[in-house]
Amino acid sequence: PQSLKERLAELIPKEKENVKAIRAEHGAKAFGQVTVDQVYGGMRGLPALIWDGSVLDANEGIRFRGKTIPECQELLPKAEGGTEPLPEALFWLLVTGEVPTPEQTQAISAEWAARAEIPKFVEELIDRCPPTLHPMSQFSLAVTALNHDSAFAKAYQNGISKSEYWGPVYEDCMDLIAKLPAIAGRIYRNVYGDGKLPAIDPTKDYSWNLAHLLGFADKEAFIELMRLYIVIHSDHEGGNVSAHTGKLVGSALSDPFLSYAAALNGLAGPLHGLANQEVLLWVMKMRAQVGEDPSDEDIKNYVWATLKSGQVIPGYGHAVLRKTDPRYMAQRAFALKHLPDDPLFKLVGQIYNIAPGILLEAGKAKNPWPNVDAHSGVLLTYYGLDQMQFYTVLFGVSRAFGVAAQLIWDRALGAPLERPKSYSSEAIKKMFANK
Ligand code: FCX
Repeated sequence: PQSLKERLAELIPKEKENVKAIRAEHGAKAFGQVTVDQVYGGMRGLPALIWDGSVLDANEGIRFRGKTIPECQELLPKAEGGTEPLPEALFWLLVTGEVPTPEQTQAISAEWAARAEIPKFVEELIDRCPPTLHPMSQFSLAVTALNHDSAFAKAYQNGISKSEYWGPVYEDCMDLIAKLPAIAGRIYRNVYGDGKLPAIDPTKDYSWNLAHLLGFADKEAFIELMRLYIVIHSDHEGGNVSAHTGKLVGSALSDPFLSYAAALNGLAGPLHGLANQEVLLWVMKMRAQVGEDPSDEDIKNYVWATLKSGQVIPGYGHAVLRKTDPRYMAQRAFALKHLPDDPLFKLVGQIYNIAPGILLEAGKAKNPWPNVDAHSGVLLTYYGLDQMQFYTVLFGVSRAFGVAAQLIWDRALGAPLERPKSYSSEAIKKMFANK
């Protein structure tokens, strides 16, 4: 069967024509007006970016190349004996818009395993980090350092033609994704273990190897969880902080390692990816305060106390979504299947029944429903991965899939340097003075 790169080479000329036709027909049309409030308000709803891998509907949630999470679970190839989709297959889907064959999926597993090793100096760099340095900072710094061997940076120095950019960017993106488990595993073992890592098994899939490097490959359900986890965290259209940052930095022709390290620094914020760490911390604090088996009233009081102290309820709300996140539901379904009686899962479910009503009553959050981060920690904890400071690293492994797919297309289609217009408040006052 064809390789992903060969398939891309076929698709690129067609997509260039497609974009040309769209721009010829619709290029001068307007989306609508932009209000001053949008400019002050974090650009909510402002149409500003092209992102092909996925589109987010406020009510329905994410679709990867038009496919919902349940559709991906059904259609994408799985590991032998497994029921969750393989992230390798999702990457193929994100890049091409097509569902790969099992052979094509397996070829990606093999290719990533072959590219998985990280340079010695990057290993040493990670080893030199104090265990008190947040795992996300270690992660970002290691990914930045991979730029040492960037095919794109080298090709650019050698004067590569613009029409050829996508080739070395593709190579860098494949290297980036392939090397993330070795980086994540090393950070995990350094901070929480004895620093010793097993070798990658080139015959196994990406998630098996990730679980293996973390020390959980003996638990089949944990490997399945990793497959599901990576798929649902991979992409969430282009405007979220990590995806947009990756795209923005890539638009300066910074290579995929530099671009993705920047994305990771955004993911490390508590309103974004770090929320998965914050959720577990918040739930554990609640448990310490109200005990293992709290009443609804206890939970209500705790949620109100959080809000009244001026903090957010982590894992709830979303800038775009207005219903329960299907990524939350996919994790809930996994929990119902694999850990229905787990007390922490029950507590998370109980919070789900209570927190939205309170957020509605409080009346500020536009979306009172849980997002992806409200559920991931309880699943990881169940299998023994209870070091919550590490959680966002797993999000970071996953989000590379979506960002990488778009970086390849951006360079293939010649996406320009991003440069929106900013205004001072003074300028806005003057502009609208007599209007
Ligand atoms: N708890 C308390 N207050 C909340 C809230 C929550 N979970 N969600 C929103 N609000 C508040 C906002 O803080 C804001 O208050 P302000 O007017 O005093 O500034 C008001 O409600 C309106 O915000 P809203 O328009 O609904 O939300 P935003 O688009 O500004 O922000 C996030 C969206 C996700 C940042 C917000 O809902 C939040 O802080 N949630 C908690 C953190 C979280 O779970 N982040 C993860 C999101 C995501 F899934 C991911 O990126 O991983």
